[in-house]
Amino acid sequence: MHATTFPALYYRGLQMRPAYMGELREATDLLNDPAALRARMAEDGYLFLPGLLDRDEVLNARRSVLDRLAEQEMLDLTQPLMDGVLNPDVRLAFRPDLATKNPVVEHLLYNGAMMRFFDHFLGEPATHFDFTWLRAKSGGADTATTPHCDIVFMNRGAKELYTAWTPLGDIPYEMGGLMVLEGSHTRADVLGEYWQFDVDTYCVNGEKEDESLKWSWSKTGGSFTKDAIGVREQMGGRWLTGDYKMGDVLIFCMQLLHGSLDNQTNRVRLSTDSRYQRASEPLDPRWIGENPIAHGEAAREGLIC
Ligand SMILES: O=C(O)CCC(=O)C(=O)O
Ligand SMILES: [Fe+2]
Repeated sequence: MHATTFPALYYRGLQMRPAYMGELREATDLLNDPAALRARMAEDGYLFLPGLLDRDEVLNARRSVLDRLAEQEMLDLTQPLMDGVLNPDVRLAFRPDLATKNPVVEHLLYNGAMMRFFDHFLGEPATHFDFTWLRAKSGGADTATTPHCDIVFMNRGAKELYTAWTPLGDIPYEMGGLMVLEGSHTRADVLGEYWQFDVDTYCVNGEKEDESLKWSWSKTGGSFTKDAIGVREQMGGRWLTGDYKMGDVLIFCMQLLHGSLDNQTNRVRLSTDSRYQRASEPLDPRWIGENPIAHGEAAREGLIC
């Protein structure tokens, strides 16, 4: 792997040491070989697939989201719409509403090349959650995603499912794209207890209440930690990221620890995360239907523990 010279990169205002950063490994050369893709997923915990999606379809999705932000007067329209320059006082992070009833985004994520990929990778017809996590991250030190594994948010259906992280725009390093902790998907020694967690459960009998709430929605929002630098020191490996372009997709397993970097620009960083699994397996009820219940009160499940 060639050494990359990263620009100065920050996580919540703290500079990342270049020695502890690395480039994602591309898996495009394996695309015709599902067994090799599955072996790579087992090895790396992710598949980085530059150019999997049609760039024009991504551009259409980007335009649809920017149109909505423009209608809400979030954008500086003295600049080209497609640059996505935010008005100076606008702070944004998680905006799933921008993907709701958005046929262009739905077409990109749930038709065509993406679904074909998952049918091929899983070896049988795939399906997807209906809920689309859309991130619209403004610049600054407060919008980077804190390190977490996705399993704690979506473990009530199929146990084998995958996230596709799709940039809706080119996301150069300094715009704070996704980063994954190298090798973390194999680290049951550190993460095993956390992987068993469900952010929406709690103990009804009180005894272990504190323990039961450790990574809950109300306490950490499901994050394993807020300390991206410290957790890397604890676990080893590097934080891997990419110089993402429209059309790229990063697919990863539920156990891989990931987060994102600070957006150091005045342009909005747009991306989606969407989820895929075998159609023959049960779906986590929180994320399906026309108005998925998502997290919070309606999803809370009491356990005797
Ligand atoms: O885009 C981000 O900052 C976080 C995305 C994420 O957590 C995911 O794709 O599962
Ligand atoms: Fe995630």
